[in-house]
Amino acid sequence: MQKKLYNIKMRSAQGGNHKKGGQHISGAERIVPEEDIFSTVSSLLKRSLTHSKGKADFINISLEEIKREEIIYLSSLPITTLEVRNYKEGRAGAIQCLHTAGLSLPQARAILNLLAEAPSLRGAMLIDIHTLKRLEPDLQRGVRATGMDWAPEIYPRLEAFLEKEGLNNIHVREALALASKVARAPGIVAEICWSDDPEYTAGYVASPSLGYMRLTHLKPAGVAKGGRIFCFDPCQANLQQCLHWLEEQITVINEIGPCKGIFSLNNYFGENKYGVNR
Ligand code: PML
Ligand code: MG
Repeated sequence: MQKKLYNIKMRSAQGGNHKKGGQHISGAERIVPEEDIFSTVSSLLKRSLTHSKGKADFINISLEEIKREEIIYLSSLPITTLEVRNYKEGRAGAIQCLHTAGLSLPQARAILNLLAEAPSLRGAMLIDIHTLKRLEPDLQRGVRATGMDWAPEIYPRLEAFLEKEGLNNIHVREALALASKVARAPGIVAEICWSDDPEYTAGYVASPSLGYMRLTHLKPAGVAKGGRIFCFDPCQANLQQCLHWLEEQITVINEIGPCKGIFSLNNYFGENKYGVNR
């Protein structure tokens, strides 16, 4: 008989519960077999109590058994790294990635500016690419992509694969699982993200056609503000279907996509093609 799986979710804040105005510190989730519940909960607790954004004084952890028949299995997106010298070059590259994913250049620039100017949210912004309006039902919270992780049985292979590429860290493991789910959501044409951890400056643009495009810098070091935008095209799908996929559908990655290599922007897009907005 197959082992039971459990979805463990954690969110933490400083200054009290998020709902009472606390500052978001960390949010994470895992899908693990029963024997890993204790170690997973304790590592999530440790993360909230020793986070570079500060020590959480509110931590919420929930645990729920998953029905195997409800799981949809996915492969992870192929990874490409774009090596940039600084965040300005990274943001010019991100605009080019969003454009390649199907947004017009004005749409791509507007999306990047929205993320740069956004308040720190617990969830992501879900933006209509035509009107540039936010579509999340709760604008204080944003929308959270939840119910995803790597299949426990491929975790050791994943770590060895990422290790070989110099990418075996928790940011990459979690972001790649999330982006691989989000890219398959009905109506999502692209996602852009950079970390809110002050010492982690990398981010990515992901889409079904582009895969997971990492940019080595998308914000200056020392900045504790980051976030995500999911770019939604209402001509391609219904908003409720998209929200259901992001927030309710359990997805597990049981196949590891390839690594396509490391490129400069010129190498990848052609000489000065990304020169917009520099
Ligand atoms: C995060 O840490 O919250 C997001 C990190 C995104 C980039 C991860 C990577 O290096 O690919
Ligand atoms: Mg973080």
